[in-house]
Amino acid sequence: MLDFNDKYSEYLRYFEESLDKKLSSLYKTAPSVIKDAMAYAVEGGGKRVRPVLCYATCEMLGGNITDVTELALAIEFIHSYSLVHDDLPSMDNDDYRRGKFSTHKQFGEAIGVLAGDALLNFAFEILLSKKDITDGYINAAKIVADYAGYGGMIGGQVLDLLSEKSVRSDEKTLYDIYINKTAKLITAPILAASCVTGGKHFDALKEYGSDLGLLFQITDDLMDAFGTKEEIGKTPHKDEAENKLTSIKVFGADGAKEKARECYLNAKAVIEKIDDIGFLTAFTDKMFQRRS
Ligand code: GRG
Repeated sequence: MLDFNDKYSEYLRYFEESLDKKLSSLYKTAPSVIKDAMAYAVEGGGKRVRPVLCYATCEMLGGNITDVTELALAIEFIHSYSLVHDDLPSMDNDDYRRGKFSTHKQFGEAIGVLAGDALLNFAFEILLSKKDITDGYINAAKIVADYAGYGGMIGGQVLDLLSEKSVRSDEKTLYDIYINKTAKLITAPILAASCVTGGKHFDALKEYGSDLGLLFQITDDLMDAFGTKEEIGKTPHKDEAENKLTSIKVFGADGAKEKARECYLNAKAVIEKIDDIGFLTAFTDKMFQRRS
């Protein structure tokens, strides 16, 4: 297998090419401002973690990345819309994202709301644009809709908002928020790739996605608490300022690092049992190492 960084760059190149093609297919007649805001939100600065997980899982299971082009794009569009809406004044109220102004700050609040809506609609247009749709692909698309929706990411965001006004700061509430708000959209591309390659290792990959998603969110908490604006590309220390229920609040900084380690070890144990060709194991290592 190629070196991890080379392989990641190869996946990024493929993603950016398919993204450019999709963005250039936006209707010429649509208002420029909405197309500019959509492109601004989805282009540049993102790590593309979810598409990379989709491609890597697909290849690990014997598929070709072209089998999941639309799934990977749609998930990144959904992820981008969620960031645009999360940054709005009525939600997390952040002026910065990916090292630049957040979309509503750049284009105004109304266009920010509409750009998020348009990205979500476009995600499903992309999903439905695939030729030769199989039953496996339909199952994959259902998982994307479900995991991003009220029973997944949106539900988790609601729990997160409610937690700001609550005195509860228990592990179970935290887990419900993290699994739904973050881990489901990390798990969706992995399970989508399993579905299109015949449902291989579905249950094990679901477990892997949950652990990886929890690890991802806990390291994000640590970076918010200990990182700088330059390092994280957005305003740091907001969780504490807004009384967010985070892993640091529940377990303390050392406890959160310990939880990150537990999730990391669980994720690694699962992925090593599957016939991983090395990339996802290395990906899991990198995810763990990014904590401050
Ligand atoms: C508004 C419906 C709605 C949902 C919002 C995504 C989200 C739910 C909230 C954003 C805040 C947050 C802490 C989300 C957890 C997931 C997370 C760490 C997102 C950032 O994802 P990265 O690091 O971002 O993959 P890039 O910029 O690399 O794409």
